Amino acid sequence: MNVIHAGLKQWVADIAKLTMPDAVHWCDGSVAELRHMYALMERAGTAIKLSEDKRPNSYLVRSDPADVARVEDRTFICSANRDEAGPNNNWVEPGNMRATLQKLFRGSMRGRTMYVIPFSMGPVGSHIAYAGVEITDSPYVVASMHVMTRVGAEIIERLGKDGFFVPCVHSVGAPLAYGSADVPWPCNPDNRYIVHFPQSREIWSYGSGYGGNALLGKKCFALRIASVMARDEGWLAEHMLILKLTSPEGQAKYVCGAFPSACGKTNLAMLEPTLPGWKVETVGDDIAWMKFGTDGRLYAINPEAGFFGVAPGTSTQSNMHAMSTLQRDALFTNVAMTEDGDVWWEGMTDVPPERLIDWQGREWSPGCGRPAAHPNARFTVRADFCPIIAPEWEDPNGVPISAILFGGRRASVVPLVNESRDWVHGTFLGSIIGSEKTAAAAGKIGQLRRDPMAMLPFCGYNMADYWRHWLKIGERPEARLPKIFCVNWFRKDDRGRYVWPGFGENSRVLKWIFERCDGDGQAVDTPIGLLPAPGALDVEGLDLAAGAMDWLLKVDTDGWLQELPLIREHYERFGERIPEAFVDQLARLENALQVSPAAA
Ligand code: O2Y
Ligand code: MN
Repeated sequence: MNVIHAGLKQWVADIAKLTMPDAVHWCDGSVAELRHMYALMERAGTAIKLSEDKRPNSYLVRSDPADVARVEDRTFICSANRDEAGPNNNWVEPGNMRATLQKLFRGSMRGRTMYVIPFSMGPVGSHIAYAGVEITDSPYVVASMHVMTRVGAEIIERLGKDGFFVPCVHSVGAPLAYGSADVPWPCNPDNRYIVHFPQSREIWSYGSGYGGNALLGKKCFALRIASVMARDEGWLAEHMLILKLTSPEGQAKYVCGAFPSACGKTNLAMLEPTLPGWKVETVGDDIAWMKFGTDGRLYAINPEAGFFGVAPGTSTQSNMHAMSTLQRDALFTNVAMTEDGDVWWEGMTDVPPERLIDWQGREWSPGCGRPAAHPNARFTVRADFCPIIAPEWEDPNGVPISAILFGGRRASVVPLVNESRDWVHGTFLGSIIGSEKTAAAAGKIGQLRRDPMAMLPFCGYNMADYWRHWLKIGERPEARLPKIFCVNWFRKDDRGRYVWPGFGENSRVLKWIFERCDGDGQAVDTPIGLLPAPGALDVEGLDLAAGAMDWLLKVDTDGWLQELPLIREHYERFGERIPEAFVDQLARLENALQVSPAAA
């Protein structure tokens, strides 16, 4: 590869000197290279090829049982000082962390090949996209980056002599002594470090080969580092799906949605509407980067090129489009294997197969007391294999966003849908969203985990400053901002049963949101925001229990009043950095609740 970027060449040489690999390979993103990675992984016992008849060109990988998920307690934001990282992040003084990393990475790639992966987050050449280069000693990471990002020599060519890229260094942290045998999933679970230097836009990851810890373009770059870049440059890097919603009249709008992990973002991004004539197409299922267009609107791209979705619970009923996407060329991690060389996971079928090999390679049968797939088992697959991918999903200019949704898993208090009065109110509502554990009983608000804008694990700086950034976005005089809504598909009745059917029926809520964006659709003003007026939400043909809509759309005054001290407690964590506008919003909410008839 012809590299004319002196900084890049020097950095790669420096990392090679530090980590001492046996060889250095510059990745070109070709199909041949991907095949070679799978061949290496098969030979090492890392990957098993699935049945060519059942699932062509697809592989199963089993990770070390101690390396199965993101490790938030080992994730660090090394900004200049602790306050800049905020109470939402683990902070270590940058100089100290650099010293730790130098020791860890010294010789960490001995006996292995060091791969240099040039990649783009976003369509190559888009003004919303950015380049990164990941150095890794894991062929699994190379294969995954091929799917999840755009890899190739073109990225390096575009960098020219001195273009900007985010340097990402990854090692599984398991050097091989000369002649010693490798294990199928090398890692160093007792020594994991997922480190970000926001000021220099650098990422260093050590000890894990899994998901968000190792595929550094995703959570580390596209959210933690990008959120800092977005703050400094006046745009938004968000943990949001992007969908295209088309009405029966053929009018299209683009909607972003922020939901904490395990709230069905991929399912919503690939929703099959039950409402006749309505259509959803997918632009992205996890991350949105939004910049202002010359018309003052926010335009979003999906910076990723693939889906890294949770397998358990995915079925033809919950997400038929994801299931179609996975028919070939898919990489599965920690799912179970069937006797005929295919994959299975909990929730894929109502009745499990009689015999399986579980995610740890052990014999499994129904009722044995262990899950067959790990609860965080994943599929990795190209986005363009999705049958409902929007034709414009790679538009370099992005898609204009009409609405932003904030959601969570709330058994009580939060209604099915609520429109904010304006950008400031919407930002306030986004700052207080949270999710309850599924096991939580209705009404037990104490078990709530606040996850503002679904960014708590992913914001690369102080969350209070991040809220200020959102408010600043709203102050741009020329801005034509999206409307902000809160949604909650998970409200339960007094007996703990879900009241709203969810999945494809969520299209009914999307329809009301679409109408509101057009200035249509009836709403009533309430203390918490604008709720659908009686009859405004299309429930025709829906078999709901008597009183269900009243339950779903009522303002639970007592519930909200009980929630106020919890919101205050949530804000107190951030001390004086809390925006004054949020203190005002909270006071306004309290006043409105106190004078509302239900509170009397
Ligand atoms: O466990 C991991 O490393 C994956 S976490 C993840 C993956 C894809 C999309 N979202 C998430 C998340 O935690 O939000
Ligand atoms: Mn996510």
